[in-house]
Amino acid sequence: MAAPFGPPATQGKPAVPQWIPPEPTKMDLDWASLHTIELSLLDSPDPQVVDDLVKLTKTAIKEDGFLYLTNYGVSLDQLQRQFDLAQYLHRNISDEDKERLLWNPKSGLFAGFKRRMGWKREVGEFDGIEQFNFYRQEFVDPEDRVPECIQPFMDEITAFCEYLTESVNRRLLKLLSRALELPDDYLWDNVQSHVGPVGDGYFRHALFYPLLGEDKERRKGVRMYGHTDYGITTLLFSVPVTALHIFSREKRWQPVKYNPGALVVNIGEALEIVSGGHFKATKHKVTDTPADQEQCERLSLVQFNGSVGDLRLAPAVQSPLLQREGFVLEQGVFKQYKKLIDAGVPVPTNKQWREIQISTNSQIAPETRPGGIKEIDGVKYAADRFLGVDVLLPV
Ligand SMILES: O=C(O)CCC(=O)C(=O)O
Ligand SMILES: [Fe+2]
Repeated sequence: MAAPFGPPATQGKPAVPQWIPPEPTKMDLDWASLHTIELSLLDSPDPQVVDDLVKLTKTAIKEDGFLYLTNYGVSLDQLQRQFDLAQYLHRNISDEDKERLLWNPKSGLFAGFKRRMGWKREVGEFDGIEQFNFYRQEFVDPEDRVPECIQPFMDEITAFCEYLTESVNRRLLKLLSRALELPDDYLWDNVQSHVGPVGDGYFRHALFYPLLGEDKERRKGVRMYGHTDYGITTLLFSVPVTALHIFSREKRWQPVKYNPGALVVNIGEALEIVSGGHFKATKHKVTDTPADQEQCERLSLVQFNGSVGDLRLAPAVQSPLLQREGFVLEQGVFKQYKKLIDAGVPVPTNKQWREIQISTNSQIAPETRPGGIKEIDGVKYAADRFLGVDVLLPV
């Protein structure tokens, strides 16, 4: 049985006000229909139950690349505390710390504080998204690298990230390894990076301020442009304010419904490549909220699980699934990597691949991307090219 999360004590620390979740939308939207994976079932003594769970996981990642994960070992109260802490960071970070810890995406990392003025270090146009991003170094050296207000709580944030990595993501990777019919720890041992609480990935406290008036018009309803995540898996905590949309199997943008306590998991590009295209790195974006949530602040906690930096990814051709069924070349990054592999050209390392995107492509409006907009089968895509790899993302 997987042990549940056991957080450090809160006694003796500054008082932290409770985050009050906004009311979920009452609007009847065209919700994405995602499958739910109950992670605790992986411990079932009944092999049939585990088998069915692997089958359902396979369906979910093949069809959607997104799924709800429930019963993963963190209680609602423990989650509430992490949201309280994220809200506390954003409410209490000092102006000095905002400057001192200001991020620098040109470095290839999002580490530190993002102000609500665009995706560069320099001030740009208002986008209303503030973030604090904890990479490995933020955990190694919190005195120098995290806001002073949050330092008394780093033990809790560290323990939470460790649990997400070492228990939740590890178990998830076991399910995904089984879906590829590989040994249980294949993805954990060979693709997941193992340095510190977040490996080569990062943990994010994001706060989306309401987007109103002229700002809303200027951004044409989009908060974060459509993209795929480049890592292994992304763990998004389901939040009451509706804004996340996925480009669904029905080939249209559909919102993801609030599912209290659940994790919304999406597959990153690294797994699309390793799985030979069987797992989908699904495109997603963050939009305006529905009318009844227009005034709401949206707090969003995310853990991005990263792949080993110096690895050049290739499909796991020893997978019996791949041997039986071959590659899936419908879409996305794997199709592009395969062109390089077939031509005998080395693909980028994982570190190069994520750093080039962060340093040059952070949320650039589709119409201003180097390759412009292309229309394929009635769907408009923004075209880019990084390190010899073509990237097409639906607008
Ligand atoms: O806040 C969200 O729901 C999604 C954010 C996201 O897609 C990302 O940061 O990669
Ligand atoms: Fe994302």
